[in-house]
Amino acid sequence: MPVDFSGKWVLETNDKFEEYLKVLNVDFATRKIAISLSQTKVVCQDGDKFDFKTLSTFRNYELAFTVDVEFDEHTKGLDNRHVKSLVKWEGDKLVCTQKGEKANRGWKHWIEGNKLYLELTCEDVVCLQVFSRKE
Ligand code: ECB
Repeated sequence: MPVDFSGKWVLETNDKFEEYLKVLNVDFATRKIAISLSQTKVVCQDGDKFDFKTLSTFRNYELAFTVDVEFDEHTKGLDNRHVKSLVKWEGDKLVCTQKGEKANRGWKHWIEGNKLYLELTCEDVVCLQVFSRKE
């Protein structure tokens, strides 16, 4: 059966998140708030069509895309950049490249056991977020 990311996931661990925010030039005050947040990921998957909602008490971020279709992404409320994004399957991993001002930027999602993993990369920084299923 193909992988299904759909569901509600709550952040459990967030390794190197502040380093990731720094490399994106997020200011000190915003970083301190951001690293203290609980994040919830709400994912709706319909085949190769995805809707990702990243929710917190401070800011929310929504991203909808289709695998293999490049799109313009504005990271509004995050680092507020414009990038060209493309998501592909690499086996059961969902791999996004975000072309723009910052080198080597992108993310990867996969599921292992009952956990959702998100690796966020920018330049030489790799942040690893691990989520568990909510309810
Ligand atoms: C939206 C909750 C976090 C709010 C943090 C506020 C300010 C931080 C500024 C820049 C941070 C850059 C990324 C934040 C990390 C997670 C948010 C979503 C990252 C992302 O692109 O997730 C993908 C894959 O799940 C779907 O958009």
